[in-house]
Amino acid sequence: MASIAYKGNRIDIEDNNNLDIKINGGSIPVEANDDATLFSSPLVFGDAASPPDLARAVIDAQSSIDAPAIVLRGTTDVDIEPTLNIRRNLAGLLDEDRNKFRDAVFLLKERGEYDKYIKFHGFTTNLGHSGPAFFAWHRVFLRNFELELQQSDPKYADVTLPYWDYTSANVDSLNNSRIWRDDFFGTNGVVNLKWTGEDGSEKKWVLPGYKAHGPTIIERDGIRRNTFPLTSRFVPPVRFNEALRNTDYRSFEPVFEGQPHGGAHVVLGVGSGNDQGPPGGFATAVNDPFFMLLHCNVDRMWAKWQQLMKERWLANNPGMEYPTTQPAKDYYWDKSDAAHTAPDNVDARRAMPNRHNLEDEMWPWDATQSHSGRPDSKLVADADKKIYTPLSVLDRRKFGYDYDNLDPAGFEV
Ligand SMILES: [Cu+2]
Repeated sequence: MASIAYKGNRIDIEDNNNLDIKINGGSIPVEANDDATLFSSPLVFGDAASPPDLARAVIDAQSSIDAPAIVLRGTTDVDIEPTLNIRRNLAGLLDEDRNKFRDAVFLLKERGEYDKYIKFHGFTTNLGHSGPAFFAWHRVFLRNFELELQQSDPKYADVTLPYWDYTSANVDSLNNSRIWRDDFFGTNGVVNLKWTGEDGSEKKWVLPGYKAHGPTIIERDGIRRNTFPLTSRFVPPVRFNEALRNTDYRSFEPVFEGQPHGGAHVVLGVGSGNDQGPPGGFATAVNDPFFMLLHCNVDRMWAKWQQLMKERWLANNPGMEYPTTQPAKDYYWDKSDAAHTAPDNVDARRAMPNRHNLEDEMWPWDATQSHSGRPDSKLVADADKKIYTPLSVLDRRKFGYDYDNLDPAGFEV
């Protein structure tokens, strides 16, 4: 039994003697250290640019050389507390983990629970978009979903949300997509997902009909994606680099929400025009389970930006300890800090502070539940009765999870 861990851009393989890995006929150089065999960068394998891709490539290679079972367990360059849920790259998941996530999603869909996420995103519009709380709102949304997956059945208790790094093509050595697959959530175009339900009968994926905030959505079968190529990246890495380079949340947030986030939605297709059209986009976007995977990566990039801000602060304040209050100061709508408070009416984005301030209770988790045209939060968000502000979720680890890796493919700042 061997185990593989990826760490930054290297892979540790433990308990594996006489390792002989060949890729495309050539052996991979293997360096041994005290207690592990270690691959280090640059080990380039096809388009495998990110560490999980690399780990997956090694597993692919292993499986072709009569190797012992390999268990991929990611680690990160920061200490991981055992109680944290660790989110991993979809493209690097073992089949059993990917299938487990898929089956948990199908179970929530079959029970009707998935549809409330479609609806409460459909009522949210500018209470969770086009403003500073964009990241925090989706962070709570995803964590609610993740916890509900875990609670749906004891066998799913360790399921975590995978992230989809859409700056990578995510293909294997034979140029097959690792993510657009018939045994996961389908490929492109119109996708009709079917599975065997708890009662043994065949179930199918249906978009529920409902009155959203604005449009009326008509019930229909399946998921409607664009006919994008299955083996290309959705967004070039430079888009992430451009966004992450901003040292001010006032710049980072709108740049990221616009291009590296919105661009991926547009290529995917659901909720971006070919499916009910804007603002119907909000109302149908979550019908595609890839919404969750796309946004998991968006959440990861917010975490990456926060980490970069910490590194920048430490570089500017040599010898000093990073203040715990700094992440809140970096959130630009902090009313208590004049330097970080944008004047109202500077432009349309800035004149929309409702539910976006650092300590505002975000809808639909807020106590007041009074927002014109939207249902009371209880109607759409009964997964979690807690109240959340952007401040309360700035630290993902205090919110119970972390990522195996924060770097997007091809990342450089
Ligand atoms: Cu959204």
